[in-house]
Amino acid sequence: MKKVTIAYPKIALLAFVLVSILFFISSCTSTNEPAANEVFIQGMAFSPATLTVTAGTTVKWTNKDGVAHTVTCDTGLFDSGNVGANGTYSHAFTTAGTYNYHCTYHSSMTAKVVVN
Ligand SMILES: [Cu+2]
Repeated sequence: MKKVTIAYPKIALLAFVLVSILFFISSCTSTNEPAANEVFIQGMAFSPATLTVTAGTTVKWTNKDGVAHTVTCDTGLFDSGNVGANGTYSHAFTTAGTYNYHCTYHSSMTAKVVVN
């Protein structure tokens, strides 16, 4: 009886360690590419530069750079304001169209969201 109660936590601990290792490996590999409907701000650029989504989609931007950027629509429809390192910004696109946007700090940073 006593051996059973001692052995169980050891198995649970082993399982926990294995799951933790698997989660750590999967989280490492998945952070290198943006998820669906996600744009990475990385290397002073938006990636992908053109993201195509369907109407009603919420797009998320994640800043992978060490400096602040903005996600600012050319027509003023949306504006993230400052998005710092590791910061995120989300916007829901409800109407079909092409939405060109840029970073107010870096004029070379331009991209677009195409909503179908
Ligand atoms: Cu920028």
